[in-house]
Amino acid sequence: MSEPFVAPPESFVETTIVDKVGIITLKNPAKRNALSEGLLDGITDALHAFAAEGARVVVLRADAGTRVWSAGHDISELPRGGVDPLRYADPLERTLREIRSFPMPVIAMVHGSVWGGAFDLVLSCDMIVADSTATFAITPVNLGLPYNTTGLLHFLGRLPLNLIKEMFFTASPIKADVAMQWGVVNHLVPEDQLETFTLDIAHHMATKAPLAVAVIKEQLRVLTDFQPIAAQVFERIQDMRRTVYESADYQEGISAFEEKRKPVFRGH
Ligand code: YXS
Repeated sequence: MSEPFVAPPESFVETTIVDKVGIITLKNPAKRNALSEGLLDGITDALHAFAAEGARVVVLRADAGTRVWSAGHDISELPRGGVDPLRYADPLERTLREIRSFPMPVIAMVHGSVWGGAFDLVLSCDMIVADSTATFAITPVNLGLPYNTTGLLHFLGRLPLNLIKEMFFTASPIKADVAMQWGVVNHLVPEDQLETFTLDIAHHMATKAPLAVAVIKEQLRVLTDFQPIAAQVFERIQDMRRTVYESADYQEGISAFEEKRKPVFRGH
């Protein structure tokens, strides 16, 4: 039986570099820029190429006019059968770490809707510039999936606990004006100014001392990522998460998406 065709990573993203600003455009509209391993490797490969070409700032965007910036983790690639769906080695987690430790600012430029793990992706960028079409939703409860502790820390590093709980427990998209009010985005600009506004900031940052920018970014990462947790507490949390991803509800969440129907969760 022939192997299913998997397009090379570079075909899911488009890259350009202008005056030390690298631009990565997500380009898989057929799957609403779902964060597949191929697309995520495309982002990582582009970051490494930009570093080699002397870029100073990176902008991560979707195609102009795209209704969906990214539909989040590629659900068809989420592991089942008792495997942690957001394990350390997951392609999305790898890319989040890559962006958070990348030695230059990465700016998320958002037009359209951002779902699930793509919300974690834009939060892992150094800042977000959005237009009025942007919405943001974090959706593990739609699948019965136990979000990972590192991912929750990404949210805790940015937002008050009550807002995080509302977003995780409702899985409802928040609109651009609310995202601005809650501090999710740095700037909310008119649709026709999004690209100019974002690139102006990027080009301005690119004139600053890159070594100082890189070390300040890394200092801020280690200071915010460092959250001591007792081994026993971590093991208890992992046990709780395993109960969730081994549950019939998680299987139901995935099946319901694949069958294009609403899930029926029974609490086991
Ligand atoms: O039916 P075809 O083959 O054309 O494929 C459809 C969808 O199945 C596919 N697609 C996806 N495939 C894999 N993973 C996804 N996340 C995903 N989203 C979409 O793309 C084709 C077009 O989708 P369709 O017809 O639904 O497009 P639409 O324009 O009507 O609706 C766009 C969306 C984004 C509103 C809709 O596709 C949607 O609700 N997608 C799922 C969004 C979501 O729940 N994402 C969370 C993924 S899980 C995740 O990120 C984390 C692990 S967590 O769960 O913790 O948040």
